[in-house]
Amino acid sequence: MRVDVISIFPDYLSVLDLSLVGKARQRGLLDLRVHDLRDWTTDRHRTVDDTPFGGGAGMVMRPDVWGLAVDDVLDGDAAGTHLIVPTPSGEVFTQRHAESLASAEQLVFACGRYEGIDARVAEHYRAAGVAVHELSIGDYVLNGGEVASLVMIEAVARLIPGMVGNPDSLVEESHGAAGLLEYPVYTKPPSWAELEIPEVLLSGHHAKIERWRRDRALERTAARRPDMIAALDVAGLDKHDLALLAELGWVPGPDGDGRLVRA
Ligand code: JD8
Repeated sequence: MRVDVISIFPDYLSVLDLSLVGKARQRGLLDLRVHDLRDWTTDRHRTVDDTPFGGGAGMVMRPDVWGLAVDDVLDGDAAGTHLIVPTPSGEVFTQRHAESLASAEQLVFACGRYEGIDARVAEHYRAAGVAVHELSIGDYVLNGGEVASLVMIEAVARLIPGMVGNPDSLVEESHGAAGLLEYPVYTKPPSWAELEIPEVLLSGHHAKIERWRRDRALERTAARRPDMIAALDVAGLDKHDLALLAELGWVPGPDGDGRLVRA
């Protein structure tokens, strides 16, 4: 996969040289290129912004500079290329987005600053047949798109085949296929701060361990993310799941749509 990041603060992305993504670059699994938007400015002040039409505070990033940059970075045909524009007004990025973007040939991240990027940039590339995704990483305000791009690049890159040592570890993760949060995890020492390990985890009884972990995942999800319980498919729940969920106040809905509702 090729990933291009365009920013007026390219050094912000240098952390991508570290850890998993850094290794992926060395192993040729990821062709990551970081670009300085100012390299496509045409005036001696290397201007990338101007005042907003219609008035208002702050400055807006110019479409013409972004157009020159994205045109240069787009590797050949639009098919297989996704232009990602981080913005607080975007659709919220989820594991589903990460999974769908992980099969792309090229991702281009347009990191805005100031009040954002002129809206015609996304409009122009959509019209040109490029898959454009205006995405937010969450309901809080950042000063620019760089941090959001780092988040999305790591979430996507770790799903590239060959990236994580043991692909099985991807299965049981929060927001994974089970649609549940993760169960609590423990390691040595068996006793710490006068806190012991749950007995069942020392039993070697794999079926009991699996059941214990599923119950903890259901409890955590019901407590912290009831929206995820409401999104579960009843067909994927066994009688133990349903019994625990009933104790937690969730029962199959009356209209048989395969969803759980609050009892
Ligand atoms: C891109 C400029 C700053 C935003 C005026 C503060 C994502 N979840 C998220 N929160 N914030 C962003 C984000 C913020 C950005 C840009 C993403 C480009 N800003 C602007 C509008 C209000 N300033 C984000 N993803």
